[in-house]
Amino acid sequence: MHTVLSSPSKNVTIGADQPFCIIGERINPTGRKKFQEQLRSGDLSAIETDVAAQVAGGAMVLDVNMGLPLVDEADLLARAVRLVQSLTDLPLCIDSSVIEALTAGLAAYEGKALVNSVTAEVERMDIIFPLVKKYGAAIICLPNDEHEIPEDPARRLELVAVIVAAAERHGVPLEDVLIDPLAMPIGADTSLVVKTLETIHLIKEKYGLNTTLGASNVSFGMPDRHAINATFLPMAATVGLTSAIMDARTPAINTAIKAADLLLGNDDWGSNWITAHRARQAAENAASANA
Ligand code: THG
Repeated sequence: MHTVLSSPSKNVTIGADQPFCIIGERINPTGRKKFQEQLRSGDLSAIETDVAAQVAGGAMVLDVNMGLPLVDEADLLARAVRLVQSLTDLPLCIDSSVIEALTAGLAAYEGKALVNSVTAEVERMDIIFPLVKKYGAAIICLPNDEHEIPEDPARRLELVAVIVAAAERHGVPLEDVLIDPLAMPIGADTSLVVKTLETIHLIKEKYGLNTTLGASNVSFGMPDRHAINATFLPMAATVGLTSAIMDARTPAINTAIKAADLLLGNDDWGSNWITAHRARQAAENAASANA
């Protein structure tokens, strides 16, 4: 099962036999007061720094979320998509819960985007799947509906069945459907992350679909978040997670997932691992020569 995303000049393939796909989470105003104020006044310039830092960190896809109250999210998201595409050739993940904003983002995007996201509610899927089809995009689907965010992995899997049925009904190929098994903060309840891991395993066994999740959610509210994120991602990759919306700027987290690629057999001859090591060494040598 391969999900191929694209920009005008680049393809990125997500799959169980591929290096883990790092989707940079940073272009998102949630919890960033200054960025929120800038966006409200129409100033998108901070996005330039966010793109550069995530590209340098090794992001393979960039999530773009412009969700904040009291703005024209559709207009803002379309502008952000155009700006990010002028700065990088990485494919984008268009992140909104507002259907008009997803539509505007897709219309502005050049290439095959990843839509983020739709819930397992039939009424919403009946609007969003045709949109995904029209624009030839891929989509992240969440196994929760209007009634519940289920904790039980078996119940989440039942909602995955509802999603798969809707995708088939609308003629969206299953390789373009990613499931988000729902990642919850470990600080809220220490049994929740194990349930996410079980859900990933069940989805892989039953459907073989690609998966993604908001990895930083797991450490939300805890001290030493980077260490938790750097441990969680290899655990999730081991049970079958194929991508994550994650902090692409922190070397300890990226190194952990690259080591997982190597150890899980998704880095042939260890060439990615060795190339990254040599690049770091060269950067260190250049820095000390300039000191
Ligand atoms: N699933 C899917 N999409 C998602 C999520 C998910 N999109 C949004 C979110 N969850 C994933 N993105 C983020 C982005 C940032 C953070 C967490 C998840 C984060 N940010 C710091 C904070 O709030 O503490 C920013 C702080 C700062 O820089 O000031 O943790 O689950 N499909």
